[in-house]
Amino acid sequence: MSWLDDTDDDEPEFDEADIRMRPNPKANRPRTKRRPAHADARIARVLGVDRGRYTVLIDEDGPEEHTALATRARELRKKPIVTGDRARVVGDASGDDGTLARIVGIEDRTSLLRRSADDTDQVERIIVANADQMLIVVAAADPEPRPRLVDRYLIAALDAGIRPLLVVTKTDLADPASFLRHFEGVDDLEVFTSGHGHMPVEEIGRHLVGHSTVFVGHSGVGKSTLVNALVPTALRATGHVNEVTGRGRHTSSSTVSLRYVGETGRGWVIDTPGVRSFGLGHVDPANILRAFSDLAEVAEECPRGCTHLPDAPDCAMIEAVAEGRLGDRGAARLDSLQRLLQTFAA
Ligand SMILES: Nc1nc2c(ncn2[C@@H]2O[C@H](COP(=O)(O)OP(=O)(O)OP(=O)(O)O)[C@@H](O)[C@H]2O)c(=O)[nH]1
Ligand SMILES: [Mg+2]
Ligand SMILES: [Zn+2]
Repeated sequence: MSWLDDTDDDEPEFDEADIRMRPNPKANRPRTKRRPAHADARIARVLGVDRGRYTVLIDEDGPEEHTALATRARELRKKPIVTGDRARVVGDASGDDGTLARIVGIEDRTSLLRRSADDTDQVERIIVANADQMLIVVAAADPEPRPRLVDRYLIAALDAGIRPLLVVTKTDLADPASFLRHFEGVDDLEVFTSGHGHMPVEEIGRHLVGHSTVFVGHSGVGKSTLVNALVPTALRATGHVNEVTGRGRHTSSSTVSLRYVGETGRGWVIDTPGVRSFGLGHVDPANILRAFSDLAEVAEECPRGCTHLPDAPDCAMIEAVAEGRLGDRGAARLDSLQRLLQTFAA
């Protein structure tokens, strides 16, 4: 299936042997002695993850703010640690060459954005923790915009308690008007358009201040292009991170947090690798309708327990579409919704 092609930065299986071979004396310390509460732990923001190594921001907003590289403590076992997590860190967090701090715990998360391999798969991949906004990036052309992928992102965002925003890029290549009509009735969805020569840097920037915003979308839609326009130091910052990990400068091969600095304040931008599909196996089906707020109001008139599927008797949405009460796009919107509901009804 297509999801296999994703360039995810899923956590690699952590290899304990890998640690023991490193010339790090701390790694060989008997673990039982390190089990206690770690009263000396500091809280650090996880900026990125690469092959079992975490880049963390120590003393965020403090006088000694700096990045350090960390590994995970064995006692965490397979507990996922992702970009955006607030990690409890012990050991050498100086960030000096060759040092490796240790993550011994994760603070409670305010949100968790997940996707599954496909809709029936309960195995989930965690994309980012603690984001409160999702900027869904879709290109007007090259690649062709896919309304159904956007629907899926909307559902995932609403399910995770994350506020969705939408930007259509490459408007220099095609007119996004007909694509955007799909989302006209969606409540409170802030929509931006962007193209070569007219990137809405200030407009989007205003929405980033005070928030942690994850940029999602199909590969090649221009997520990193936007990130670089919004965060001029993005390349430098990733350059630094990758210097340590010895990887090339590909912001898009893994999920990375970058600080947005605007005139009115700061925020966090999380650039993610493109995906081809976005499974919703973990989502509460009740949250699907919420992504279709244009239809949800009509659904209130549906009989109790209405499935809203094509064979549902007296479905108010089906009737409204038949009577043309939901506008030109009504039928297409209902079709999108029914496809999603069908996936879950299966
Ligand atoms: N014509 C046009 N090209 C654009 C625009 N925005 C981005 N591009 C081009 O689209 C290509 C892909 O952009 P990226 O920013 O790498 O896309 P991405 O979403 O980060 O892709 P992944 O990292 O693979 O997920 C690049 O060649 C960009 O120059 C735009 O507004 N107009
Ligand atoms: Mg990218
Ligand atoms: Zn119904």
